Amino acid sequence: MFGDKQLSTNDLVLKICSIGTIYVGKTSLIRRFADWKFSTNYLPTIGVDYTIKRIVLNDKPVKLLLADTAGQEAFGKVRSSYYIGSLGGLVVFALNDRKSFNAVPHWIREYRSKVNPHSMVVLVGNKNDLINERVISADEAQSMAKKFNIMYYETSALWGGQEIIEIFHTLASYILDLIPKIQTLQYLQLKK
Ligand SMILES: Nc1nc2c(ncn2[C@@H]2O[C@H](COP(=O)(O)OP(=O)(O)OP(=O)(O)O)[C@@H](O)[C@H]2O)c(=O)[nH]1
Ligand SMILES: [Mg+2]
Repeated sequence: MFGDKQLSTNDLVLKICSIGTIYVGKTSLIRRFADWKFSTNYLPTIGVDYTIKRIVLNDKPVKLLLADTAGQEAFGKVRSSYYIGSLGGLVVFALNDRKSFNAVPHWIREYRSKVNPHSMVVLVGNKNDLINERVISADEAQSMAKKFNIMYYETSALWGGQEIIEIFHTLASYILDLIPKIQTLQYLQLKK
């Protein structure tokens, strides 16, 4: 049960995680996507927050279970357990925070160590509205994404924008295609 929104057993639920250092805007991106709202107040995520968002993909209604994890180190030990069962993750850093960018490899590895090897990760450079504070160039971020063979997006949870919708829809479409492949693989392994 998630607030007033309940899951019925036959709903197709795709789990997507937001991951990254504190204060980069993980919660803000999810709030922007799910409710099209933004707040300047900082309320650190405690452990994990779950949001259900219904979308339509290829004329099919699906539910996204958005697991918004806490960047605070205090949650380091439990955080990995929130990744389990997800097949997509957005690793977020802030374009005005070099430490958060330097930590990207750590977050990608931590996530990948806990999920299905076919899970999709995308890299997101958030806060691109803070033009004068920016310390990470698009080129630098693109090279990081290339190193991990993942897609790179720039966003502003403050401004909103099509990219935010695109990120979640891209992850969801990928997961939707992946599920039958994983099921086939599991079936073949069982038959061996
Ligand atoms: N200017 C600007 N501020 C942003 C943006 N995204 C988030 N913020 C602000 O940055 C602060 C942190 O945002 P959160 O979304 O709470 O960050 P978080 O990554 O979820 O942080 P933790 O839950 O502690 O891991 C808040 O004050 C937000 O209003 C953005 O795109 N632009
Ligand atoms: Mg948060």
